[in-house]
Amino acid sequence: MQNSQKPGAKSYLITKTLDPENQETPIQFIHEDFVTEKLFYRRNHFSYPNFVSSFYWFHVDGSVHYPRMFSLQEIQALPSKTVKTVLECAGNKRGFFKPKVFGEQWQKGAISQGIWKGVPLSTLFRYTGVMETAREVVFEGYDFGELADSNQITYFSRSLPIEKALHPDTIIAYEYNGKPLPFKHGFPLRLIVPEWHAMASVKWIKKITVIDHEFKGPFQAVDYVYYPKKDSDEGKFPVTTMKINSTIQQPLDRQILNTGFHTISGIAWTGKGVVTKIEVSVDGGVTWNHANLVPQPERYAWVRWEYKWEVLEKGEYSILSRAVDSEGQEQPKEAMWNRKGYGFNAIDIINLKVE
Ligand SMILES: Nc1nc2c(c(=O)[nH]1)N[C@H]1C(S)=C(S)[C@@H](COP(=O)(O)O)O[C@H]1N2
Ligand SMILES: [Mo]
Repeated sequence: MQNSQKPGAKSYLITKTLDPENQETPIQFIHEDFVTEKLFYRRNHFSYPNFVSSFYWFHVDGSVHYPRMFSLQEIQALPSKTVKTVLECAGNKRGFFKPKVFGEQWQKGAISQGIWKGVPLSTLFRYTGVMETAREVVFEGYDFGELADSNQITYFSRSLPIEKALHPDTIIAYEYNGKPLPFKHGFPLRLIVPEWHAMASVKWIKKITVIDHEFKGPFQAVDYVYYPKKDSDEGKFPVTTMKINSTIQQPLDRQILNTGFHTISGIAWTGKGVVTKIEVSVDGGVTWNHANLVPQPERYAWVRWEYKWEVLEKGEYSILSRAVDSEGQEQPKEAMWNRKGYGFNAIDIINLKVE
């Protein structure tokens, strides 16, 4: 199995680190709903795992009536479900927080989307049963390493509340855009959790454990937690659903344009509900105009939008985009600052010069 990029292989990503591999999507080049593997962002906490995929199987145990193993072949033989969804890293846009925070300085490209095919987790639980005492489901990946602040070996693992785990659109995926999952994105099996930030979508599933208490692993109880205060943990709460957000893809920040007609285009997405409105300002937020949505918004997916702008006067311009969703959430002027830099969703802004 190939588990690292060949030297010299063409990459179109923006590199942050190579081992663990963290690279972002050049989001300005994404003009379709299905991001190809070459352009899909990569976010890893550890080196890529090593295992023999031909003997692949995983355990489901814990608070279930009939603990058992599933092989990849068994999973693929069960009734399948496809989900078109965004995966957005909780740290997407972290680099824009002011004051700055520590952690990967993601710009706007820790987000991608495509079609995932797999089996609802709830289907597996029909085989194992779930005890009444069940509270959460823990997913452990094959990747592991030492955490920065201890020398203990830890596997990447995360939990979901039982209700979210049993949601019919929470799936164990084995295909992406009609092909087997790429290794770097979790082959042979990864969890896909629509609406939630992508840390929940555990790759390279090794085991699934139903528990009757709260999971306190480091990627659950220490990381992926909003800490609103710089110097204390007061007011902390877990990162779960994505927030209403939008990104201007074209033109580029600091681009120089001629007078005349230009198309301002981008994407907008949310966790709960659907995006209902995107507005664009070409005068630094004084006046706002409706952007066209292409195509119509769907649950779980991003919507592309555009605004035709005619500019006659030379000068400098601030262009803003602001999205609203069906839950009444609207992008704020300023993102909620938090110590680990999650969930940046302030109104997007670029600056242009017209000559
Ligand atoms: N096993 C495992 N699953 C994981 C991670 C990881 O490091 N190991 N990273 C998570 C995070 S934080 C994100 S944003 C997404 C990234 O998925 P991708 O690399 O397929 O884009 O995977 C999630 N699932
Ligand atoms: Mo992430």
